[in-house]
Amino acid sequence: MLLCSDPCTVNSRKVLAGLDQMKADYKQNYINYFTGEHKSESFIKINPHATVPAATDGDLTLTESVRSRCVTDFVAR
Ligand SMILES: N[C@@H](CCC(=O)N[C@@H](CS)C(=O)NCC(=O)O)C(=O)O
Repeated sequence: MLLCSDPCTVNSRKVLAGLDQMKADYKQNYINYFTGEHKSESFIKINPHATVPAATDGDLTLTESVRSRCVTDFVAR
């Protein structure tokens, strides 16, 4: 998995902390939030929402740092 993030942002930190906890194997692609790299043409191709973090794994792209459907996730367990 490739994680595109800038550790200065809270949503990136959430993911980085979670991956660290899980001792996940991933590569880091630093996206400079303060220079607006998350709005660059190359990054928009990865995440059209122009937000960090975003992660790619093969054809899969993930652009949410937290679960947006916590209740349904809980019920589905
Ligand atoms: N729903 C996304 C939101 C991510 C998000 O908003 N990230 C902020 C940084 S913490 C961002 O990239 N904002 C874009 C901007 O400020 O232009 C998530 O939970 O990961």
